[in-house]
Amino acid sequence: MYTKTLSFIMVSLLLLPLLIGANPSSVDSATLSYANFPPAPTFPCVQMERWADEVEERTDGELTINTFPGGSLLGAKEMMDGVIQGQADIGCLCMAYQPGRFKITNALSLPLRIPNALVASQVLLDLYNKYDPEAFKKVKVLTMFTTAPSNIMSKKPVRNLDDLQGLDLRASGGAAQILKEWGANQVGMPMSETPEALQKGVVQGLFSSLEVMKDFKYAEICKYITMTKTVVYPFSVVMNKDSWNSLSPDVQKVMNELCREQSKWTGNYMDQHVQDSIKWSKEEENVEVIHLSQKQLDKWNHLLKPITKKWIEKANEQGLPGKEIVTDIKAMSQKYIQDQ
Ligand code: DTR
Repeated sequence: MYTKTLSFIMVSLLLLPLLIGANPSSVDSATLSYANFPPAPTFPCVQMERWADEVEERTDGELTINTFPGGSLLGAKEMMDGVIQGQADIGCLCMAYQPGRFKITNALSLPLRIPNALVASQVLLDLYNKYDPEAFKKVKVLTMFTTAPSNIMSKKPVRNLDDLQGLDLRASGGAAQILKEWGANQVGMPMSETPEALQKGVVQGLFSSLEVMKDFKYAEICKYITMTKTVVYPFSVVMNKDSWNSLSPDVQKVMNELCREQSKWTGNYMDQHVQDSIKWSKEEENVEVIHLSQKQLDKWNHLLKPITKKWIEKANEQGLPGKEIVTDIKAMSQKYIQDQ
């Protein structure tokens, strides 16, 4: 009896590491995986590396963060579920790619004329904190941030609404509706699939924040930028709940403290990098930047008014306080604009 029990214990002890290794949601307390969908030089990955460095430094090497850019661990649309299931401990996702899933936080991508990523990122975090959306209940939110406002990048010049009619432009999420209102032909796909679509001529341009002109080298193909300064795109960084619970309180504290700091850091980085990208595109790739007259801009913006109205109606139908969310975003933006 005694020998049987002893050998059972010994075999169990021998198998234990294997069993732990086979469980995808178990965490080696010293190492966390962080998945991201676009290529390494792009802003979601730049902020990921910065966060990883800060965490490693502030935890005195207690933790190592293994980063996986370029969809090598999880792709754009599988990020949230992949993290919930423990395929990665941490994942960075563009919420606009799943408009129905992240209803409240995606209100940030309504055409509300938020001027830059620094303001929008802070508003996004405040909105998340205030409404505590159901969509994030299965994960720990580590931070949130947004892109800078979107503009048109195209192979042919877009100087007025006529030039836009029927033009195949890539955009995703809420931006799709915007392009439709302007008369363009919106083609939906995540940013990571866009370089090929541009190369192959599936699309004639795209609608996004302008840092991509440099980071994805779109300036080599898109020789025109039309400044519309429209919507921002909200992102979040989420962590598997079991992985989060396995961290020591000290490590959790470090990550909690980084939440807003990282959001502001990324907003700032984004805003500055857009300026670098415009400069580089003009100087190195001879890109023309087209500024619409105020009269034209008013006309373009006027066409977008029904989008917010419809969003509020739909949110109300789903039992969400649509009007209050939009009013909050506007008030929060004003507060951060004044702080700047
Ligand atoms: N504007 C969104 C999100 C986005 C902007 N820059 C990047 C870089 C890499 C990935 C996503 C994004 C979009 O058009 O997809």
